[in-house]
Amino acid sequence: MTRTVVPDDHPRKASLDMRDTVIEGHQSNVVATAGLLAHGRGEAFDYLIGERTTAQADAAIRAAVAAMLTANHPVISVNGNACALVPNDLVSLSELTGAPLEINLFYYRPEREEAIKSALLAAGAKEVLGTHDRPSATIPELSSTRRKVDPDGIGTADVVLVPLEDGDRTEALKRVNKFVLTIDLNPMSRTAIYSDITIVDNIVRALPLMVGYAREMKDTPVSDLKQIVSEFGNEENLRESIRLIMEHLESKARSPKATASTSGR
Ligand code: PTJ
Repeated sequence: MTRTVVPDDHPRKASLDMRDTVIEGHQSNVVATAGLLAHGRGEAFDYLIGERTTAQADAAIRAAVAAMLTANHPVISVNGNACALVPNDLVSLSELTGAPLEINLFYYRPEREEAIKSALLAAGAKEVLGTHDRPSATIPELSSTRRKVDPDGIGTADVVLVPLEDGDRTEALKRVNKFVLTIDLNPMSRTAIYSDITIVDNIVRALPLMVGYAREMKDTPVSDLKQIVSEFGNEENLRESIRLIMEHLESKARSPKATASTSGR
């Protein structure tokens, strides 16, 4: 596909470029067709939160990285949207935290698995788990194709980062006692609610910040990192994220025109 050339001074440039990236990912089999819809839903929630990383999201990002750095066996679950949007940051985060990348797809097709594996290897990944040529274990209580996990990855993980995940699988991961970290712009989704730490932010903003925190905190004493994790409460985090959306909407309600040039096409 020929990318739409969006001028640098276009107020919606970042958002339009992101769309093109997801569409390209769809054309190369990385992104599921439903991934286009999921992205649209993400865009809508991003509008509501003001297309920014809030201080609350930043605190969740820091706690999530602390959880990864103190885990015995952290794993990063990769789906099509995550791979299309932030392949390089996924690889950097994996290297800095020692968390292997595992492909785990909701809409599995062998050609998608192949395309995602190639994209991760092209981004510098040395190993990709969860592929059909590897052994597989199962998560109980999930339907057949989606229950498969890699025994060296999610199968034995204690902490799992599942960006943009569906609610059923998040619940299943909780049932088998994983500590679940997620990135989801919708603070009301089942994934957001069931996870232990929910980063309410766009993955394109959150992942680079996670990489930064991983660099900054990798030599921090384990006891300090554990304290960051234990002091983080997800229910309060979600409450505050929803409150920030309301605050943003209230400011829009007071003055819709003031920011119209940056929040509408
Ligand atoms: O690649 P696959 O086959 O594993 O499929 C991936 C999708 C995302 C299609 C699948 O997991 C799915 O259907 O997810 P849901 O149930 O639509 O949930 C996706 C969640 O991610 C929604 O709550 C969206 O608001 C949110 N979301 C979408 N884009 C972003 C996002 N959150 C953060 N950053 C985004 N860029």
